[in-house]
Amino acid sequence: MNPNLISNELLIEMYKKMLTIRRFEEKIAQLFAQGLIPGLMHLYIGEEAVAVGACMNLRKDDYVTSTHRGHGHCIAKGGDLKKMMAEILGKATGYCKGKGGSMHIVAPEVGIVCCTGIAGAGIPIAVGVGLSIKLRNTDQVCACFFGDGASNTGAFHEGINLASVWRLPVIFICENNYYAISVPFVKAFNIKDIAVRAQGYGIASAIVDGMDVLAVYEEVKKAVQRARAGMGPTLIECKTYRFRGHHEGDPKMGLMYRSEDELREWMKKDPIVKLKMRLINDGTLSEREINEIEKEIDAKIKEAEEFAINSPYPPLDAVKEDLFIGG
Ligand SMILES: Cc1ncc(C[n+]2csc(CCOP(=O)(O)OP(=O)(O)O)c2C)c(N)n1
Ligand SMILES: [Mg+2]
Repeated sequence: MNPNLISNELLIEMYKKMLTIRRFEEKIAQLFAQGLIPGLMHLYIGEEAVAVGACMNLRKDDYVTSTHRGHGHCIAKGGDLKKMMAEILGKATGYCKGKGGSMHIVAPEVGIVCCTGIAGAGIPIAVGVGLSIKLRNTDQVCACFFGDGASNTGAFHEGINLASVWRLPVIFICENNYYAISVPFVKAFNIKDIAVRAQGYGIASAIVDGMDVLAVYEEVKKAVQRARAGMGPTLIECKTYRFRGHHEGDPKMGLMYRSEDELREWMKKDPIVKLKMRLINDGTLSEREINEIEKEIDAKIKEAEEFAINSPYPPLDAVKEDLFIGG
């Protein structure tokens, strides 16, 4: 990769997006601890470079399918912080009128087709989106995010096979954070890299440092170009790590099943700190400008928090609305 090909504007945009995800989720963690959020809460802290590096290659009319750990993907794709925060708090002003919550945010206006609590379920949905793009004959693409655990479901294998056979414009982005809940990678896989599975389905693949936003950006860029040119899907494995527990109720942030040393080593690779140091060291941003960006982001998060807290819960009758009833 030639770093000179990436403009300073793009680097700053990446930094802002990653920091927005981080600060948004730090706020969510606080609100969850205060008992203001119903349901479970899976945070993306540590993995921001994957969502941002990937989505910076997407247009507004491209699509994303996401997971139970989806806030980062939604923000990176341009989701509205207020509507996201309201949805997470179960409020009527949220993306799904407060009925979906953290794991089920949908934002069609920016191409977020689904988040889902069912591991691997976004994969066949992305294949359906890819087929729709092909039938409509547009040059859109779909980025499909999923975890290492999800890559051991049948949906992964069936989905990738069909996407390959039909040469669909889907970029399969595996966020290998080395754990599926408390199960470590080595106990669930007899291979070193998930990306090798692409060969079994005849598609292109890449392995990338998921803690490096530029590396993710460059690799996804190539896959997006191939997909737009009708050359079919790619499987990109991003090696990453979550800094918090599987969910916010995970005792000791996952230290019951992973070591403090391991966590500390990965935290040294914090993608946001890494990019910030680069921006300062190469003179792109001064410390003062960095502080201003932080303040700007904090103000947006505060605005979203106030909007969500001051919004009403949906009325009881709303439970009967927006349902698909099979006949
Ligand atoms: C089909 C299915 N099986 C099991 C679960 C329970 N479950 C929730 S999250 C999860 C682990 C997912 O791991 P991974 O795909 O690596 O994503 P990560 O949480 O690490 O981001 C499991 C097994 C589920 N939600 N759906
Ligand atoms: Mg995982």
